[in-house]
Amino acid sequence: MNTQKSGRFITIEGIEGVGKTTNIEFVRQWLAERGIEVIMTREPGGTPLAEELRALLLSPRDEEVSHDTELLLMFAARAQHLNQVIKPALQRGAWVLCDRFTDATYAYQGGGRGLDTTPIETLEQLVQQGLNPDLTLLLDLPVEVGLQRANQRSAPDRFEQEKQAFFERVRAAYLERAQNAPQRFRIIDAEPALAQVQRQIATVLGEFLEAHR
Ligand code: Z5A
Repeated sequence: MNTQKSGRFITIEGIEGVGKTTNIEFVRQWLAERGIEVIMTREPGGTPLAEELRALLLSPRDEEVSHDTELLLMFAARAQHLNQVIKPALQRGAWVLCDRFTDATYAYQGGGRGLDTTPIETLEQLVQQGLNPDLTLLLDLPVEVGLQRANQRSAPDRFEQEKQAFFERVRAAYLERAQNAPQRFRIIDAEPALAQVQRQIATVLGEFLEAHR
């Protein structure tokens, strides 16, 4: 770890409508109640410039966006976010709680768009230089349930316009990553009622706190 971080880095991941936004606030509160300073942030985004890149990435447009362009913009936003927000917070001992991070790139650009993982790994190394989450909560549910939940909201962004098969590939890529890094990932069954989902999350956080504080 090149940043000599003393805080912990937790990410929350999953397909569309899985409940990340709802549950990240639960995680923040759970940690804050235990006296931990928590920075809550998101990707793409988290700084003014990275939020501008987010807007470019999400807005539907007539011009076709090449997969490489999408990948590079994701990592451009990530580089800015890491340098301006994540690394400084971790270095001073705060915990960082991030709604999506590089696992989303492997899942969406790799799994969903079908990009080879080699350029993703290269950019990951360039931008992160070994800085990875300590814990990743992967909220998981069937794609049709996630899409139903998400569809109750506003007009779809550029990703939300994708078809079910795209999100099936994204979900499969997430689950494969979780299987390959069981020490970092915890899979949360996001299908049941919220209280039950949050009981699972609290159990994972309790174990993590015990092991890492
Ligand atoms: N993206 C990418 O391609 N590559 C990358 O590297 C990164 C991102 C970092 C923006 O992400 C897009 O960027 C994303 C991938 C791409 N696009 N997509 N899809 P985002 O995280 O901002 O957008 P999102 O995935 O669309 O988030 P979301 O739709 O807001 O979903 P959510 O936050 O997971 O869900 P939610 O808003 O918390 O919950 C959805 C609804 O379900 C809501 O009404 C809740 O009240 C309800 N809900 C939640 N939990 C429950 C339970 N347990 N029961 C019943 N109802 C529930």
